[in-house]
Amino acid sequence: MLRLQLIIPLMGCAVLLAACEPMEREAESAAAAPVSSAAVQTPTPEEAAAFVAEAEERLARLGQHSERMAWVLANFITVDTELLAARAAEQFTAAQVEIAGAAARFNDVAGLDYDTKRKLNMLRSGIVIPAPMDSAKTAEQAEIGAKLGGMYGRGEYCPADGQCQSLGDLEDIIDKSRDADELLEAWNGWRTIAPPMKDLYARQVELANEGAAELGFDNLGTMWRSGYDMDPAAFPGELDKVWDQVSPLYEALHCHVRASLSDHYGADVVPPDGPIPAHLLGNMWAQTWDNIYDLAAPPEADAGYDLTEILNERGFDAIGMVRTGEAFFSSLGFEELPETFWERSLFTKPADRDVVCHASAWTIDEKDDLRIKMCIDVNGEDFKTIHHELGHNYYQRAYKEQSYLYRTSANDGFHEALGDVLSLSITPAYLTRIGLLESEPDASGDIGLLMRQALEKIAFLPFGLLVDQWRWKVFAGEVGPERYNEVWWQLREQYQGVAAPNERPADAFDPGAKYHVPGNTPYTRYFLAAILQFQFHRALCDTAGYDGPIHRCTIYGSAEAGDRRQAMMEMGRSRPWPEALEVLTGSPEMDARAILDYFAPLQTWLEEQNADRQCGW
Ligand code: X8Z
Ligand code: ZN
Repeated sequence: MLRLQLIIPLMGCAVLLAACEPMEREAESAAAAPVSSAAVQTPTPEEAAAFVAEAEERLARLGQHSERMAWVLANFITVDTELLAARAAEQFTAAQVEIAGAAARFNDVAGLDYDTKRKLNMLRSGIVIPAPMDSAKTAEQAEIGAKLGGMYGRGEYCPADGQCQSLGDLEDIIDKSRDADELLEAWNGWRTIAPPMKDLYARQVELANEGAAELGFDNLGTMWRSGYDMDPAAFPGELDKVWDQVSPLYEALHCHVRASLSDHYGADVVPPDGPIPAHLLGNMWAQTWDNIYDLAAPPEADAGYDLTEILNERGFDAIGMVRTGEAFFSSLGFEELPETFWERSLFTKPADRDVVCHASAWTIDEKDDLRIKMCIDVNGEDFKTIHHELGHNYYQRAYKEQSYLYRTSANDGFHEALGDVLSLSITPAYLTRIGLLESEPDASGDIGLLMRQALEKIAFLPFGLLVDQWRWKVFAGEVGPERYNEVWWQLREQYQGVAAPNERPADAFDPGAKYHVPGNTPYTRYFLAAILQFQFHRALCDTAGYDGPIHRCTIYGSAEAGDRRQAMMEMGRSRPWPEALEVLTGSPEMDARAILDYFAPLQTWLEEQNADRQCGW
């Protein structure tokens, strides 16, 4: 999906690719052996600035080619595109690593201007998957990356006595079925794609760690944590602080959902005092639970409408859904998407070839060639994901005038939050204004509305946190391949209170069945986004002059909210993220008060429901 893999991403998801430039190999050896007479003298600030300018120019050129290769692979997975993509990745990674190594030469230069200093830091630490400075290892690592991406994209479950099923087919079951046996088979079925990934993944970790060590990092986890304008050692503490704020609300939701599932499936399937079996929560990874809204809904306060039903009744197709998303952005004053967006995007799953269906947004030329790639189904979940993806595209367009290294979001959580924040504005008032609801339901269904929202947004929080908790342990060498799966499920239980529904096979590699692991896409960004989007929503609603319950606010039609958002987005990564946060919200602090205030009425309701229940797991 995006090219966030590289040093400087356009946005956010998977495969990293690269480009071929004859100068690359030369540069690599120069980085490895910096012994010319010029190199032994301390470089000047002017030399540092020139180095950065040259690196930006070179990476921008390479990046465009790599982006196209990534696009072709994701839209047409074959043995050839995998190979071509791997070649490109190899060359691009070599360039990144070489530049990162050479940047160290300027570590002690005094008198650097702000941008040169900031950009040197980005060059040194911003590689999502570095390779060792050894051409055979760089090539091996690139091949593994392309192979893992291909294995996930092509993955299907072929039962002994039936037709093969794709992820989409299996998700249809997990999302909708209420038959515990059928759910269990689909859940186990999808996880059969992952065992062959395990050795490749272990080797990828080894190579990336070697690359990270050569660039002066303890391991790849430290490198990932160094992208947040703060001491990387302090970053996990920031996450814990926010998690501590929201975990009581999560636990209350978990308690109520477990009781509802236990009522529905029986206490033998869902023990009322233990973790929830992962196949029953309406999502392949149990990361969002809104598909089981009907089981957990407050009987006396139903939300009163179902977006999936509305979209189907109104005859929406994939393009119609994307057009509606675009219209929301237009209502905020954003220019329409270019014609090429409609010509070049992938909106539906092709019948005749393998593609990576996991949704992503792209800026191929980092100017106007914006695209999304997504296998859209007509339902409420995909309608929201469309807003998520378009949020990436409008951000990409907003920062396109920045220099190369700043053409990304303030931090990676911002990129993920800016589409979701519009989903928070898909309220009954909005649906009424665009003619999808006849009239706005009264407040009697608000607990239902909040419940549906919580099943998506609150349920996600521990999952958003734990994926990288697992990877950080793996990268740090605390968890070796023989314990990958065991520790994955320990964390799933610890954070989410969710358990595997059956004993896992000895060769299981369940993290590999989640796109971002074989795709090597950092995941903490989604946790950050889940918190930040509520801060953004509150600030934008204030800017729009809204004065009412925050969960009923839509910023649809507010040019003022659009301007505020744009002012932040066009900064790209040119300033530390707290400054960008302040531009949008008036405060530089990330904190969970906005999300807690949003759900406060639901939290009270949950506590009443749970009064006689034993919560926790
Ligand atoms: O991967 C995504 C987006 C693309 S950046 C569709 N998301 C995460 C996921 O699917 O696991 C959005 C929410 C979390
Ligand atoms: Zn995204």
